[in-house]
Amino acid sequence: MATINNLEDAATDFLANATITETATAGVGLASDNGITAFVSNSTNVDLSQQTESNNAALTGSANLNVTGNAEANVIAANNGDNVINAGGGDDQISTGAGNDTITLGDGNDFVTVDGGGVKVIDGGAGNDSFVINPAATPNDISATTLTNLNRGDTVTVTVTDANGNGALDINDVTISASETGSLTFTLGDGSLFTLDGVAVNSATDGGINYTVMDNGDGTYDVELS
Ligand SMILES: [Ca+2]
Ligand SMILES: [Ca+2]
Ligand SMILES: [Ca+2]
Ligand SMILES: [Ca+2]
Repeated sequence: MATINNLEDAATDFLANATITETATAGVGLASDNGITAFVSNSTNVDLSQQTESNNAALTGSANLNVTGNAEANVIAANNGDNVINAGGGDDQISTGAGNDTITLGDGNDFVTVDGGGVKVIDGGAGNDSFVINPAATPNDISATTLTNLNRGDTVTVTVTDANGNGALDINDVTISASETGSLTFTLGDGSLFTLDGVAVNSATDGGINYTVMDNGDGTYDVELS
């Protein structure tokens, strides 16, 4: 399986293995770094690290493929396979799809949408990162998601459905018990851990950092680190 290191040199090979699509931007072309803003691949790893532009990548299908971003803002859509995504610097936007994914966001204010199920390990890195976790199924078990290297200013949003059938959306619809079923474990930048264990809609302190769980009133809850 080839890894694309240079778009201009590898365009022919890349086309033989995957589909390259362009964004709606007029005048784009395959021969220029400026012209290629989005890569769609179902069979080839995508490596944007040699690029200086804010290129994007979308993986389709369910093959186990990887994407390496660059120092710019990248929009990276993983697929339903097991993906390793290294977003690099810049304010990157990542979506996981299904599968067991390992994602490193790097510097920058990054945004991740976790969906599709599977085990996710996500390293936020520096910057004010946002994590939106959409549990795959009822009950809303988010224990398969581990967020590491979090910092003050990061935000985690959990979307819930009425898993406990009480006719209302509430934090009790989310399975985040640490003792029996696993947990949503946060690893802070200083290496300390805290775990949302039977969390209530209030503030708590662990390891010198505060987290606040807030009911957004629309079936989502924000966990803000401060
Ligand atoms: Ca990047
Ligand atoms: Ca980044
Ligand atoms: Ca995936
Ligand atoms: Ca980051």
